Amino acid sequence: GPGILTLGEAMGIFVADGIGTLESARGFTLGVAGAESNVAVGVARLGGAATWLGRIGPDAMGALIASRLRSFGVRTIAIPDDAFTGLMIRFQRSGQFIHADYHRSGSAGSRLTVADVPVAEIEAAGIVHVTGITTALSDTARAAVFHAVETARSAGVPVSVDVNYRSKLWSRFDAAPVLRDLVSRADVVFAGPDEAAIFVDSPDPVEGLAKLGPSEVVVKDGARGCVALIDGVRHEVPALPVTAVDPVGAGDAFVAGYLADRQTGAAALERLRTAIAAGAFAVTVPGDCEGLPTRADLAALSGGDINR
Ligand code: KDG
Repeated sequence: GPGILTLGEAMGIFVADGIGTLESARGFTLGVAGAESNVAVGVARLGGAATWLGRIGPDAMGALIASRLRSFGVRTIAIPDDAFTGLMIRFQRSGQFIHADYHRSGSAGSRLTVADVPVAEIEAAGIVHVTGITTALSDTARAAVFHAVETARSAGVPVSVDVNYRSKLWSRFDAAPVLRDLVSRADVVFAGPDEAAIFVDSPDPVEGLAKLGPSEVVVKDGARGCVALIDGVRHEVPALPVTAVDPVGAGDAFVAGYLADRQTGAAALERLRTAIAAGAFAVTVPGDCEGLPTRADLAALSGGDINR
């Protein structure tokens, strides 16, 4: 059916078990990282249809990514590339500070091109979702994102953008015009208040983003919940109180919750509540995509099982 279609870079990630320096790590959990593939997994877990497209290398990690995304229920279009599959290494220095290193410059995923954009797939999609990360990876990846967005727009397919500014990939100065341009072409936009401040000059990030054009603006603000302006109506939903163990992936879970509910025709407030609940669930599980909830997980969360 007309599910969500997303494209970007998926990477292998080694997450140190436990808390402490990298040197003190006794072991690592191997996972799959990447904001777009996380959203695809999140939508699939919530019962929606999701397709992810990206380039993967000829190495074992590339094969692992494709097979794991498929096992999570994501329709995976893995385009083979000669370059290595990108990697990340992540450890929790303390209960509060997370360190992440990228090994992705020149990677297969960063070599996405306009020719990779599946025009027929996009025209048949329910929504196309992209993030600012891919626009920071290379000139060709950036062109691919804008081509996907324009293909969707011409076909009347809604476009969803998660700003996802990553300071290790580019400066706020370099990112500003690109992110602004991308958001101007979106129907649905997700951003944190700090991210919005990169390219909107407004004391109210929701208003500032809405002025650029999207009819659905969602400002996610972690433990403070979210504020949204959806089809002219303002909503505020507080975060759910949970015991956070790993905040990584919460933003993607939030987006997946919103988009999965949007695909089923749920009302704005319901989409936001699902988004908040999915984000809350994700922070209670270590890993980039391991904490993406199913509907049963969300029911358990609202039933209070989480605190038992
Ligand atoms: O949102 C989580 C992602 O940031 C993570 O999985 C890795 O895509 C990633 C990135 O570029 O930081």
